[in-house]
Amino acid sequence: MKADVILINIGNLYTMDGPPGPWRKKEIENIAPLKNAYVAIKDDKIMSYGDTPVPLDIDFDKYTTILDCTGMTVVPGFVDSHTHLVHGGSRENELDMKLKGVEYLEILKQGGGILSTVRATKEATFNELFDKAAKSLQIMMSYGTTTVEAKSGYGLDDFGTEIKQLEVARELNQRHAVDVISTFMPAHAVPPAFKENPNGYIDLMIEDYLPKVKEMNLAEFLDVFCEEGVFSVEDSKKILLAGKKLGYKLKVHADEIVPLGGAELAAEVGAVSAEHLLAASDQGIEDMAKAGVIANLLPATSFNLQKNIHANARKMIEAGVPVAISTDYNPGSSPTENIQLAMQMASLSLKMTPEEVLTAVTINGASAIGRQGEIGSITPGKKADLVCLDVPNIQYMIYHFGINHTFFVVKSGKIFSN
Ligand code: IZC
Ligand code: ZN
Repeated sequence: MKADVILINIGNLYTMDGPPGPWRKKEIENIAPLKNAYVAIKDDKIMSYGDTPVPLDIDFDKYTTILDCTGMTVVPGFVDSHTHLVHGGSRENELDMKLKGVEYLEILKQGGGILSTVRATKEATFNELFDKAAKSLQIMMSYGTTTVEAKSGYGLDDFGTEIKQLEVARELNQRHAVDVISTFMPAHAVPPAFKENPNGYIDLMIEDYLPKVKEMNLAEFLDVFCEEGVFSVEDSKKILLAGKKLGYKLKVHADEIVPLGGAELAAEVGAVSAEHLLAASDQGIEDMAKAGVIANLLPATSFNLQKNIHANARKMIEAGVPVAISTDYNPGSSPTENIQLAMQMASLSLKMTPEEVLTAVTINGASAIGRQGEIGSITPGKKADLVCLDVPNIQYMIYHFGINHTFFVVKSGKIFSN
């Protein structure tokens, strides 16, 4: 069969081809790069990989693009499985307060934080939101991200704005090379109009919003911000179980700041992933391991919150919890699209090995959005999503931090160079 694109002479090829995701310690221990390797691509799919020279049964002609990757490292396209991609405005005006020690939840309590982005998102037109998010996708892709999860949650009880965010995400998925997977998150904050009656908002979401968004087929996942002063464990459970009944797959912002029992809840409701987990209890970690919930850790957010506390990735990995890493790109607690930085922080702050980090942004990131059968590894038949990094090995990629190591990206078989 004739290939459309062939990468040859790859110094280190990490295919992550192997058992179905998500991966735990045992699978990660078996990761070993292929040396002097090739990857052949046909249309938008991986055709084969192996040692260079390319085997004789793979044909190529003058129409085949041949990319020499001598001295480079090739890995699957990164999956950023937790972002708040579509939003209006920015929150640099909160920096001064943050530097003076005013806490994230205190800013929210005063009507800022998420609520300030809710106002900016409401004011923005569809096209303004589209252009801003498209620019972010462009930046994400330049760092090697080929699939992104995107949450709503900046409309709240202004349901039209929630829909607007989800429709922007859907159009980005159709028009931009990067794939966008949508999560509905009206339970991101209690809207000011329901401050005295949060149960009224919960009922409104359950009875009206959740069924409507499902019917419009605008989101695959449902997420809740389970946090002190936002939604309690009990409230979150009610919302998540109502969503589960309607066919949503579940995610939970759990134990980010206060140890409420969000990790336990994620296990109890059968969530695909639990996010943040800085304050997760030992019981919560054990429950997640048993239930197979993926821990989606967001070290750039921990850095931005300036509290010098981190999710206990080592304990989770040792307990058998599969770990994913994401940017959490959002205007409040993680204004960065740079997944390589999140990877470096996962290693340097959470003490994850480069192999664990690579797993976390490839096969486990794909698993966190239910796409482990299509992306997350360089496997014949899967989407041809990969990144060629201008580094001799993945250890170097972590070590030389804060810069962009991407040489080129292949997304659905198309080549994008930086
Ligand atoms: O806009 O602050 N943590 N939600 C929960 C966020 C961060 C996004 C934001
Ligand atoms: Zn988040």
